[in-house]
Amino acid sequence: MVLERVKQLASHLTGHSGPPHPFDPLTEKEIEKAVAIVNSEHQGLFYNTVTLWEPRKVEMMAWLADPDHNVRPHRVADVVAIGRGSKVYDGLVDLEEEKIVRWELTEGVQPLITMEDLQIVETVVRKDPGVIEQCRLIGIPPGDMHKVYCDPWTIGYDERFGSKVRLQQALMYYRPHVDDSQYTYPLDFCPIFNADTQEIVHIDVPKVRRPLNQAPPTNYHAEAIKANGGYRTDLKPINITQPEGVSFTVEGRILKWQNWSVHVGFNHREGIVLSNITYNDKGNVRPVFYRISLAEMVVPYGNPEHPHQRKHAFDLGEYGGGYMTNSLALGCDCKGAIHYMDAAFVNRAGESQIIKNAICVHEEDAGILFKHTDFRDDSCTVTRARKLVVSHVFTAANYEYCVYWILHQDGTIQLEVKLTGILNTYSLNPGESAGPWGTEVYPGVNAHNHQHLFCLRLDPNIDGSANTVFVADAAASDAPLGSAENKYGNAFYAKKTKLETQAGSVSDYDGSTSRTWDMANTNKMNVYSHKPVSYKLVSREVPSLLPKEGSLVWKRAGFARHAVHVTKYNDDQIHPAGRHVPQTSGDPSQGLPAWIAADPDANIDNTDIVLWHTFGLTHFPAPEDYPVMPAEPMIVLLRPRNFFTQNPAMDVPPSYSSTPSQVAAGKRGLSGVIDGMSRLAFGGGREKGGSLDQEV
Ligand code: ABN
Ligand code: CU
Repeated sequence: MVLERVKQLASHLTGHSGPPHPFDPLTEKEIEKAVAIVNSEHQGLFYNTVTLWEPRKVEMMAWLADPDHNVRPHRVADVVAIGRGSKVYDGLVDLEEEKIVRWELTEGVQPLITMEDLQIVETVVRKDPGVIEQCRLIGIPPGDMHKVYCDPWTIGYDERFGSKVRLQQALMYYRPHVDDSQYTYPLDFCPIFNADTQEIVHIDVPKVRRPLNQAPPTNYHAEAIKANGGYRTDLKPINITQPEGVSFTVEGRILKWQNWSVHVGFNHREGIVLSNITYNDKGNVRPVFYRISLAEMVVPYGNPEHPHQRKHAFDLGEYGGGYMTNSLALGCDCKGAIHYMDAAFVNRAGESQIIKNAICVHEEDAGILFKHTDFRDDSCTVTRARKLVVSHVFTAANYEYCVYWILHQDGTIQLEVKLTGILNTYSLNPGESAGPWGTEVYPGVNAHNHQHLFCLRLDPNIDGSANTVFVADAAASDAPLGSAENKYGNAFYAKKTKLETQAGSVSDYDGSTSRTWDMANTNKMNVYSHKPVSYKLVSREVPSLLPKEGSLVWKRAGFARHAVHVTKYNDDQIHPAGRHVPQTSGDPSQGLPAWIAADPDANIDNTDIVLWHTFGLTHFPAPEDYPVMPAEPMIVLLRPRNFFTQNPAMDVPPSYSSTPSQVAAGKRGLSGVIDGMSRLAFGGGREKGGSLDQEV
């Protein structure tokens, strides 16, 4: 430890940066080095992915425990490249040995679609004679093809075309003016694009035609609002000030704040990855999670008309939450004193590219942390909380997903996902009903019902890697009313059911029992409660997967069938819908269902495990979601339970604290710690509402 620390300090002083932390994303230089090594042996490749091959856990745990004496895991690049004839290669390049250690031709898969892949499609559809003809049929003259746009999605899966050819489906739109939102003008047909030949190979045309929407544009950008009544004028500035700077430190990518230490990683697919999360419990650095990330998502749409069954985007596995990430802007995406981290990715040509300000790290006020007033005398202690937010925002064509990983002072970790952006829309004839599978959110605009289902990968390390998951349900006593055990019938308790095998771990949410899942270390008891130290998963937005059993989505998105699956840790199990997701048929299902089926009886009790949690929401669109959606938040909490021996945030300085004796003696409470920046909204004295202004 000491030697490592000296090396780190020395590198700060000399300006020579040391080797990257084994969890760090590949640097630009490492990406280019990996590409050069591959190119020296294989020519004519397009690069799809060059990303960190995560260190093997056993080696990594050993190195983390004693970096001076244990071998530092090698930096290894995980490479996906596409060669002539759409051949897909999966490879590993050891950057320290400077050699390819694995190179395989993988048959029958399609790697994710990159932004570069997507951008080619629009120019092709505009020139395609079949597309021009379809446009003409619904009222767009050939001279207006420059006003035709498309959001190219992977085809998902279409049984007519299979998986061998790399295909995209072009969701078609029109813009009367370049600045108009195209989502008001969806076109009714859907061309299929072959990424190898770069041509349109088929057009799906609906039985009922729906000519171009004639409604006036509805836009959300500033020019449109100004032209349409202007902005509200009753807003005064709110400034976030941190006059003495921030309360966190960042060394490399290790973030330290309020007893927390966490490594902030990032990859093209999952976006932010938090690793080696520990909490310093009064000098005792306690492991909490080895690695947590948003590992996959699926957005199934609920309109049964062909070809809308194909609309079910796996935004992480098919496109990459990291690849689609925004470059964040100071004061817009995050306010206050911000620390940004950039992201480096490979492009098709094998060059490295940077997304500046991909990750934002900042603190926010978080309301009351705790408070109590003694009603007898108004003596009171009130302590305000703050939180540390590590976030990124990605644009998945029409939608924006804002991902916030939040650390709290009380030992809670929170994931908040906000949905904003624009609804995926389809055309609707005048007088046609959008129901029951959608809503007319604006004249001629049908927004289909859909779900946003996210899969959270939690690799717990609760005071060590031997962990066990319990389902916790609030349950009434089994003993009948009037019995000796439950004479008055009021008894209830937290019923804990241990999950023992992979197959037996599959569990669903139950709001009626306030169901949570405890990730516990049964080898370590809390000295007060005599219960195992644990972190509990609290998640209340957990809809069932609505596409039916046996449907395409059900087969492809096996992770979304249940709220929780638990697997025995395996280094190669990161992607719950499989490593290569586009054009999977789901026959057989990849990822979680396959891993569990391969070893249903695998023990998950008191061992190294991973908990996979699917949460999200079912979205029935409404006019309020249009033309741009106000952000809708969803939260998941990881809360310490029986982990500490008391509220771990008692040492956060209060904003105000007085004891009964101080009040009796007419003394003011604890002063000097009260926030000097806050002031009365409307002068002194009592407000009309009757609340007494606090003396400072
Ligand atoms: N939501 C599907 C998607 C994401 C990114 C790019 C195109 C389509
Ligand atoms: Cu939605």
